[in-house]
Amino acid sequence: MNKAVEVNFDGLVGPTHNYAGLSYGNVASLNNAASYSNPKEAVLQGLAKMKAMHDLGLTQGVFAPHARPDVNVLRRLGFGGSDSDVIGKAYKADPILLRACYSASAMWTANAATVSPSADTLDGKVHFTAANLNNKFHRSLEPETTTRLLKAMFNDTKTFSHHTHLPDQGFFGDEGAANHTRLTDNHASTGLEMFVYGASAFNSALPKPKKFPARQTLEASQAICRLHQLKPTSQILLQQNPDVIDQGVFHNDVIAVGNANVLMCHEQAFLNQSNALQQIKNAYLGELPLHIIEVPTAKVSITDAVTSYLFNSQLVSLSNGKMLLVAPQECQNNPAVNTFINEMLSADNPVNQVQFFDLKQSMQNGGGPACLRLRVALNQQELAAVNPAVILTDSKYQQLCNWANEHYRDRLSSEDFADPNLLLESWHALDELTQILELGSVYPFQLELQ
Ligand code: SUG
Repeated sequence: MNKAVEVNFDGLVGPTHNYAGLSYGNVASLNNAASYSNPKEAVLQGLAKMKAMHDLGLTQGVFAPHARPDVNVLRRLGFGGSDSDVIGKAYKADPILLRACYSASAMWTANAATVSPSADTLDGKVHFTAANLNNKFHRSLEPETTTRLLKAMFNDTKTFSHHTHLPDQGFFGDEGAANHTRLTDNHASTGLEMFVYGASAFNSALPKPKKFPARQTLEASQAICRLHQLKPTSQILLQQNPDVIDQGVFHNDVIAVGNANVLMCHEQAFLNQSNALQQIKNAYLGELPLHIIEVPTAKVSITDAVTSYLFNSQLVSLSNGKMLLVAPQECQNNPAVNTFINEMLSADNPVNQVQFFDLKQSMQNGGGPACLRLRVALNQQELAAVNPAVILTDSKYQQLCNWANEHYRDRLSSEDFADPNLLLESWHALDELTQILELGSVYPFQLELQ
């Protein structure tokens, strides 16, 4: 069999990382709205996680940030003049709007796209659809650049198929791989792609959350299955429990994580959970036993799940056959969650190691280890067709740390967004990055201030 690996493409945190309280329904984003941010620390924390995965022998990819501020959208919203004028006027008129246009939210690449590996698709290609992220204004600015970046990374049209993001409308709300998990004995085999939606746009008989938005619709997930030409046996669509969306579980990857033949989920993750888990067991295509680790509320409450981000850990298969939980430090600091992790590691299932990471800068905006990465399972020929400059090596890691140390600020607070130098610094940094990652012209900016 053609060997395949899962490559995690982690979002490199952009130079304008900040806390603007933009994501209603995301508890951390709302709670940290008034804090100042440290973009340099944020990018280095992300790079440390990437380096640790590389050191474990995994193939690790790097996903570039987006150019911010999005001056084009500010112009479209009526702010004119030079780039500097646009920023000055937007800052005066609507500082939160300006902050939204400065958001570095593209760092959470689990939301960048949905990816279907070739083993699951009828045409044998790897399919990508950038998420439209239309539920939040600041995130709706992402799909076009995401698509350009994906094409620059996966640029062989015989191997990779790229689709336009779904219509920019709530009916087709799509948040990408944050609501998508693939279960399989090994990455080369045909897998079961699990799509978890928050609500249906058209079928009012299905329940909906009452307080916070359901960002992913059934109709969006169905469209992705069609676009990706998924084998009928490779798809299962399940509804997330709307009650937990109302408690801050704004994506399925805040309450469930899957890898290979393991699904770890909270007992309140899905609507009609016992039925949902039975459907998954029936549909599983592998020959190995499927391990469903269902975490009871009595051990980990929904509040603990949301504050510790236990389920936003990554589960990764190591070459020695072991499975590692890549967890945020907040899990170690939460006694109930830490106790549960220790129990899980000694129980009869493939997960037998844990490594904790300090990702506080991202966590304070509701982004844990799994939010920061887009998984792409690739066989050897497909891996050889990936732009090699986006794969982490020891020297690329060093180069990226030097680049970040040179260009990033270590403090951004609300008044800094009025400073047009922040725009210039960020765009210069990204211009240099396009050379480090050999991306070509993926950004829509012109470097001179007009
Ligand atoms: O979309 N936070 C992101 C966090 C995304 C987490 N991703 C996954 N669960 N896969 C969001 O809510 C906050 C930005 C701010 O408030 O400044 C933000 O966009």
